[in-house]
Amino acid sequence: MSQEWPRRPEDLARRYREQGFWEDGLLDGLLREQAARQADRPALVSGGDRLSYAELDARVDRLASGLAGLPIRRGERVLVQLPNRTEYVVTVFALFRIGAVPILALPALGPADLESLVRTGGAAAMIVAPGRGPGASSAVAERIARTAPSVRHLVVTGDPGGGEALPWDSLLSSSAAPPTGPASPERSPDDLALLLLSGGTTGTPKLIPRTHADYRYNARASAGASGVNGAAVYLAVLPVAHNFTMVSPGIVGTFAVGGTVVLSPDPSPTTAFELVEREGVTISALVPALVGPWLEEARRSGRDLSSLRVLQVGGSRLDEATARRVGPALGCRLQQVFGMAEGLNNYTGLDDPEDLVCTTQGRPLSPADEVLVVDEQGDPLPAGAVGELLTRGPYTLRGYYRARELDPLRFTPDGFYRTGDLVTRSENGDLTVVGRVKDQINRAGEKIAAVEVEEMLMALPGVRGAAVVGLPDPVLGERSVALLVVPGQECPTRDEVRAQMSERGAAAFKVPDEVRRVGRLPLTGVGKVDKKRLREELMREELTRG
Ligand code: OOB
Repeated sequence: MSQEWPRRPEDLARRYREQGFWEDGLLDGLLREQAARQADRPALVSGGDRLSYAELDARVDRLASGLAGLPIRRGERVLVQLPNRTEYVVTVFALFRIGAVPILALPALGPADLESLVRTGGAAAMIVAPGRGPGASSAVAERIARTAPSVRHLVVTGDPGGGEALPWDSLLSSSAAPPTGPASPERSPDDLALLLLSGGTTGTPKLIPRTHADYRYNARASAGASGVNGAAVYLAVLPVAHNFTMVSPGIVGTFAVGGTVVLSPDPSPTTAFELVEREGVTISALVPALVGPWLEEARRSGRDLSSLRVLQVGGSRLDEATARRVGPALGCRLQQVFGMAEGLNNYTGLDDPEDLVCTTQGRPLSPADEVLVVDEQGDPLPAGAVGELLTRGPYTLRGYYRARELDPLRFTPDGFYRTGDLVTRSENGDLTVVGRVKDQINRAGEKIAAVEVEEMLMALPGVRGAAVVGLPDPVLGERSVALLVVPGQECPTRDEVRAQMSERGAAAFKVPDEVRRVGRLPLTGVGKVDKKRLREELMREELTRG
């Protein structure tokens, strides 16, 4: 088969290795190393499970033997769609251990996307959770497993409900002998380790190839940037399959330095706060949509949150007004994280002044990250100008998996990834995200970046959520519609919005043509505002209204 994903050029790979960005070792080696160093330290807490590094590593060995026995072979892809529970961690590390490649699917992913991933990835197996109600389990997965020619095995955690699936527990072989050594000579840190989903809020997700070396580096460097060390207790609130929760520093970064990972079974602040108090959580990570509910709950709940040192927020733009409430309400430091499953992670510093932390989305993680801000012709722009962010570096992909046709579109000829994010960069290198190349409204030829208007709307009293979208308009081409979530208060009128925006110096054409109140905004699986769905819902409404 032609090359399935482009590697880095040999000279660059050599440089990343020589300069110490890439180390030897595979991802599951991180667990093995900690099990040797500190066998009895707690590694993972989830539901009733409390596993030390030695116990977790042994369980990974047992599942690895079971999977190898099926057989699942080295290099084969396996779709994993599991919730925040022990089985997810054991499954992913067992696949790393046998050199198989997990495709990490978010639980909220629909059947069409799931099927497209299985087909593009040529998955040999699917490992999924039972659905609600007996037998309902993996109805979707069973159908896909039956129809996709590459799939040989379907494994279900919990009760498979009498279908064709194998119970996950039955794969925990009694022999703890690892099927292959952790770094048998033929395996290399440059091997494909996992496939992540592109996080676009439009279109079918694409598969992102990440290697053992690049992911290990991403994890370890991220732990450094967020102050995570052996004493850290990381609470995973967002879906574990999301890159933020995996590696920024997330589960893999916490294991890399020997800390403890606690999995929250749901994203509610009530559950999270109970875990923070009980487990002495020091750090967690949220998308902006969850920050409001956390701040409200902190006011009400009597939970002791004093162990919390850092709250990371990323995945979409955090508005400044909310950012400023985080520290005082939770008694911890805010860290903004601007990351992407494709690679590049940016962090605000733990010692940065508050203004910087609340108004920028951070600086690149690695001294080897190359970033450019370019205009529509691809020419580099000076500091402060708005342009598209391009990046290349030791943990950023060079092309999607089995999608060579996208290379010229999404990468420059010299290997920079075109992020599609519109940013500004200060003289010091701090990035501010001002929108998506495509998340703009074209109102009578004037371009409006949705994010800029949303930021101003969020500063209005009582507004807890805001989204601006463009809808077709016979006169303007597109007119801008603002949707506001205003719990228990009057919704600001369009005049109030105009007054506020003009006070902030916004051009008149940026004032939304319509302001509507909504109960809530549709979110993607990981909690970003789903603009595609929002626009579709609004257009449907327009049609039925006539
Ligand atoms: C994270 O990864 P993805 O792959 O789900 O989404 C990446 C995209 C970025 O290109 C950007 O458009 C947006 O999500 N984004 C942000 C942001 N963080 C991500 N936009 C504004 N402000 C931010 N702080 O979302 C992700 C991966 C690793 C760590 C953190 C987030």
